[in-house]
Formats: sequence, C-alpha cells, structure tokens
Amino acid sequence: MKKRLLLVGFIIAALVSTVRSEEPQKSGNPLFPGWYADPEAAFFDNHYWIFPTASLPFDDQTYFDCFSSKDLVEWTKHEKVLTNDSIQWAKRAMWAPSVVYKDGKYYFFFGANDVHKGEIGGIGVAVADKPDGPYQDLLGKPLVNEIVNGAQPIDQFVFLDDDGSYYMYYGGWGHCNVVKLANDFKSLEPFEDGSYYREVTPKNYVEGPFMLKKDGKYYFMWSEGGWTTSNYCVAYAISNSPFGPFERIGKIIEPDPKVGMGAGHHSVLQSPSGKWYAVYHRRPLTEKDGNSRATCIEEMFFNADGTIKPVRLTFEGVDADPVK
Ligand code: FUB
Repeated sequence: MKKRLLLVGFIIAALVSTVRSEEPQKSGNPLFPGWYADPEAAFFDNHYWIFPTASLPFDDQTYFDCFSSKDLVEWTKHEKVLTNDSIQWAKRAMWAPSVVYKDGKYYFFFGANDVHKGEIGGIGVAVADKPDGPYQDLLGKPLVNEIVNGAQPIDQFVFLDDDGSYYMYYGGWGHCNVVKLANDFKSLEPFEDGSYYREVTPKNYVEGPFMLKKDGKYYFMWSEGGWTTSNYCVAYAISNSPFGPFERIGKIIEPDPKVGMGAGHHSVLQSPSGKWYAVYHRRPLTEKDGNSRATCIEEMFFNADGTIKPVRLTFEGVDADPVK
C-alpha cells in the first residue's frame, strides 16, 4: 500500500513538473529591480535594450544605466553607460533617453538640467561605438537649449521616417515641437518653409512624446497628467503626416488601482517575432514618493481598423520572446 502511494505521488510530481516546464516563462513586472522611469525600448545588435531615466532626486540624476535582454525575461544591467563626467554642461536632472543607431554608431539623446529661460541645458546628444557605451558628448553643448513655443527642451524622441529623415519630437510644460535633425545629428535642419521648429501639441499633451509608423500611418503618443501624481497616463493620435494634425483618439495606458498608478512615459517596440510591446513606468501601489517609478512591459494590440487597444497593466508582464 505504502509503495503504491509513493508511486502515485511520484507520478503526480512528474506530471506537475512537466506541465510547469511547458508553461511559457514570463517577464514579470517590474522588469528589473530599482527605480527607473521614462523607458526607451530598442532592438540593437540582436538584443532588446531599455534605456531609462534613473528615477532619483534631480541633483542625483547625473548618470544613466541601461538594460539588455535576449528574451524579455532575463535582463542584464549595464551601469553608468553615460554620466555627466563626459557631458561638461550637464549638472543634474539627466532624463528620458532616446537612442538611435546610425552608420556604425549609437547616438544617445537626453535632457539635462531641468532648464529654464536664460539657463544652460536642454537636449544633448552623446555617441558611442556600442549600445552600452561609454557615451561621449557629441557637441560640447546642448543641441536644443532655448525654450521655443513654450516647450521645455526635454523628453526628446528621435524618429526615422521611411524617406531617411530624422525628426525629433520633444517638449515638456504642455507643448510639443518637432524639428528635423541634420545628417550628423550635430545641428537642426530647416523645414521647406525655412523654419526650424513646428509646434504639434495635441489636446491634453503634457510631455513624453513617442512616434511610430505603421501601415503608412503616423501613430503619435504622449503622456498626460502629472508624473508625480497617480493620474499620469498615455494617449495617442493617428495622422497621415509626421507633422500632424494629431487629433487625440483616447488613452492607451492608464493607472489601474489594483496593479499600479502613475502609468506613463512609455515607448513601443516591435520584436523580431512581430509582437508589439509597450514599455512604460508605473508607481507600485505601496509607494507614495514621486520618484518611486518602476519600468514595466505589456503586450500591445491593434484593432482591425488600425486603432490601438487599451493596454492592460499586469504583474505577470509578457511571455518570453527569444531572439537568436
Ligand atoms: O523623469 C523625469 C521626467 O519625469 C521626465 O522627463 C518626464 O517625462 C517625467 O516622466
């Protein structure tokens, strides 16, 4: 009898472990430990990458860490890939990376100094040979220092259009501008009408712009609400042009009082397998401090008419999506 019970127990344990090993591995949320905000997701060198803000008091935000993964589940931390030791004019508040690969180099755009009128700061650009740096200042000064159309020069996102044009969307304080980048990223290029800055601010825009082109349409996304509050969220528009107009369709990332609050400042990534992911930060329900922001990921889905389904906030995150 005892032997039979042992045998049954053994069979059940074997079955449970088989079922478990067939369950897909999940990323979990947050994706990695530590307070990290404004995550920019990218795919470089056959790895997934996330470049976030170190979510600390402004005076302590003098460096960037980044993270890489082969499957969205296991993440490797790369420490201090860019620090203000190599950006002489950046003193504090280094925020919200946007990183692009071009002609064998990686270009790391960032905001610094929480700049106000008459001060030095704004959007800078650094360059490296590898995604994990070390990055060095490209210009020795900000690329955009001035406040134009009321937009604080922060939260830049660099977008490559199909015709080879690099556009940079940026702006805090409720205003968003788009500029065209010169081929070497060392200056701005004028638009056809001779202007350098076009305001493209959609309704309710606060900061954190992101652009995605899919099926010939321009999907423009941004954050609304206050980043230290619980109502922070992401909304979007679809346009036929990179310059808009961007008619607000609705929210796609919202806080969930059962999962996390202050969910915003996101980016979107399509994996080699074709899945779409929204990478964003949120404040765990246990936290009150504005800087307690953690980087999370969810799968993102489009409706048949091209609109985006609201993203569901989860603790499980996404299934493993391995790259070779
Ligand atoms: O992380 C610093 C600032 O918080 C960003 O620039 C804003 O978008 C907000 O997320």
